[in-house]
Amino acid sequence: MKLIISATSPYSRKCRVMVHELGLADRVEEIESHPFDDDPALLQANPLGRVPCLVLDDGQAFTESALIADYLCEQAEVAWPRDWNDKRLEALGNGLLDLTVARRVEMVRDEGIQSAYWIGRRERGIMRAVDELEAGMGALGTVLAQGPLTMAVALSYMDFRYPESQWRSGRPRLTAMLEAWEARPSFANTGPPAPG
Ligand SMILES: N[C@@H](CCC(=O)N[C@@H](CS)C(=O)NCC(=O)O)C(=O)O
Repeated sequence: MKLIISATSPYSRKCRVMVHELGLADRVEEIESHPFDDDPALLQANPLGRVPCLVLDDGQAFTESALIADYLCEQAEVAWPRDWNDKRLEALGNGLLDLTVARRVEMVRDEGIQSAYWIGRRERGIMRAVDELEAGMGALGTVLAQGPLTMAVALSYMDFRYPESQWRSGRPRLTAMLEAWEARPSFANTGPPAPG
């Protein structure tokens, strides 16, 4: 299988971490492709022009990190716990990622066309989401599940693209969960390069 990724993409990072944690590294070749370069190989695999994209050996391609994550779990010999609470946390974590990416997109627009309304709306959503995750995540038996990983990837992406958010303040459970992931080589070795 081939996993088309970009180094700064948090959605790609989730899949990359799973490949390693699920013992699939010898079956999955990582291919780097910056989505904004319109690389023909990426566009052929994914008409949406987005990463990540998992291309199976028969040429069938899966887009969407959550779908790829489910597929990787099915391929693995070790089982990660999966229940509705994990799916709920994964969906909230994905939403947090979407809002943080959308904020970033607005922030890098030229000053004249930046919208304070959209930046503010994204930031309020981000803060409501981290509050809900802190309150609703409960005591995690393990971080090795799709919900906690998605949350960790989103929080780490906030450190990268929204460091002024101070999301750790008053949120000890989320802080500890991210620290637990940061201590794992799969996560530590897939972080984004220095902010640019
Ligand atoms: N919902 C998608 C989001 C993927 C996504 O937005 N990837 C970004 C990189 S972080 C991308 O490829 N953007 C290029 C574009 O939107 O044209 C997923 O979970 O895989």
